[in-house]
Amino acid sequence: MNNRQLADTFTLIADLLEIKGEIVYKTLAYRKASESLISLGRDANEYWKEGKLKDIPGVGQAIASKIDELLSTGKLEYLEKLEEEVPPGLAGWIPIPGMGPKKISLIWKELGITKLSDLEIAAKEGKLRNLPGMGEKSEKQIIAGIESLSRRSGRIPLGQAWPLAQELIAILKEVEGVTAVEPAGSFRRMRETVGDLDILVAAEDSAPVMEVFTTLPRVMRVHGKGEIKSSIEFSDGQRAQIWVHPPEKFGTALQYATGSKDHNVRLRELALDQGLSLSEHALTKTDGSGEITCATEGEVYAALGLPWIPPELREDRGEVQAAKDGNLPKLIEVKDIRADLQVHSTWSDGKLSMLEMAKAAAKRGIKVIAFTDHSVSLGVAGGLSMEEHKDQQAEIEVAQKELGDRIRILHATEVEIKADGSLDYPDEFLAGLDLVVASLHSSLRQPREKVTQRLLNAINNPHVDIIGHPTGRLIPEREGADLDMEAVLKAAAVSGVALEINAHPSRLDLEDRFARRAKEMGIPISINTDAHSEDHLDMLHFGVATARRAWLTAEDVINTWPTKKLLDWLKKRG
Ligand code: DGT
Ligand code: CA
Ligand code: ZN
Repeated sequence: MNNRQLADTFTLIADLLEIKGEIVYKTLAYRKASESLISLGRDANEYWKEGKLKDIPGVGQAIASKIDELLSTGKLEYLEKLEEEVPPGLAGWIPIPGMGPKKISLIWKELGITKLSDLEIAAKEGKLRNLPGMGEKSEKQIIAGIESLSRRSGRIPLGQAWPLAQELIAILKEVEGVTAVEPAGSFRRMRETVGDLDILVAAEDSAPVMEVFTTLPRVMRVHGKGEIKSSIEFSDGQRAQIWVHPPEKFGTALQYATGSKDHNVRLRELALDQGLSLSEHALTKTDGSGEITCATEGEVYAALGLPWIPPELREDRGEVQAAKDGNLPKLIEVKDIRADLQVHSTWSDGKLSMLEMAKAAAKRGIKVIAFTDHSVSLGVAGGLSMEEHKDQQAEIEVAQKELGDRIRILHATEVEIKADGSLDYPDEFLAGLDLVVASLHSSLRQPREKVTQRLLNAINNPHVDIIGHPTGRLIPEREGADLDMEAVLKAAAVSGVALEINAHPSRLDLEDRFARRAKEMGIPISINTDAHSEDHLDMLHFGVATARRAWLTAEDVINTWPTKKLLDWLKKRG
């Protein structure tokens, strides 16, 4: 058993105890041990062999003896007994929005429901509403929760696939005989979620690569092990597959494995028109006169008379035709971004002071930074009163003096769009700030008309410059507000407000399809990190990738504009 499996076991125990009705206090030790095991830099098996399990933070005598039992027998009597008392499947309901151990316990004890399918039926038949503390609203929430759970099952958020990909690529690069390793599939196209992670390896002999890949430490299952392709599943459910091809055929192989499937179909049609059959191995002349092998992807596209098409565009959304016509957009790149217009500091819920954050951003080449600390009604995030803004302004002046012309600091706010559609500060106050981001954080589940109207109010307020993370979604756990996006885009096109692509991988909001539509309607886009700590500043590339998937150029994004142009734009908006 590895650290992750041990951690999962303790989380399961804590969940089952809570469902059983134990007080939360009694489960804390298990949760602590679980968290500690996940963040542990060393294999728990090593501590065990040294007889030093209690050196692991959060592990006392009781947990240590359970780890010992698990590692020596692979089983735990305590858990087996618990599972006889509480159906273990119930713990699987906890990720459903609106469900918690208390509700689960109630449904199980009062109605005897233990299967997810029965829960869904009971909710649809209105059998839950009479339970204490529940009503029609909770039934609806549970139905929606079950649906979103099954929809997202199996797909990993891009931000989670990212570190795994880096780790696998680094390992595969070290295998003898490997000359190149590149990510492929939906990951390379930077989709917001990834089904399985595809990786392309160039090597003459695939056997050593397959051996390393299928015996990686956290592999739980090997779904296939072949000469060209192998696929595995890790203990946390993430799946990955590799394809190994000789270096001289790497180009066609990478092109094939990158997809999308529909893009490849389109490309194969084009190839056939030119008397060529395109496969992962080569371009074969259909008249039998030989084949063209390609070591690089550029050669594949060139052989078809096309410029290389960036992976983010390969979704069969008109990119092959645009390439043929010489109309591919010159996509925005990370290095084009010179302003970060949504950043938080210790004035609200950020981890660093404004000076520290500005320095960190400047180090990354950012020339303009806007501090958009939360507004007063977002109490949980330490929202600022108007009075406190005066002190913040004074601190900005001091920081600006120290930083000189390395970076320009803007005094801004992320103002709350309240449940009634009004903004959290009066207009006269907003008018005095350098920049205003307006966002929805609460009451996201309001009916479509109401929540859309709230956003329209903000869009139509002349002091608002940017709408932050427009739908408020969180990947994978929370659906965005049920917005009438067409109405939102139309209003934004009229008011001239910018819509944000929030770069945090759990947001990526606006999503690519709406950002592309926004561009077509002439709406300016703003890509911001929404950083609350220094490492968040390094997530900018996720936002840029989303913009690239939306066909955006640097010009479409206000964060690329020269400082004067940006400041003039802000001034003109009032
Ligand atoms: P995913 O994993 O669901 O996020 O999506 P992809 O795009 O990574 O798709 P996946 O993993 O099923 O397949 C990897 C690549 O294989 C895909 O991007 C394109 C390529 N491919 C080319 N032709 C075909 C085909 O006819 N069927 C399938 N399944 N894949 C194909
Ligand atoms: Ca894939
Ligand atoms: Zn926000």
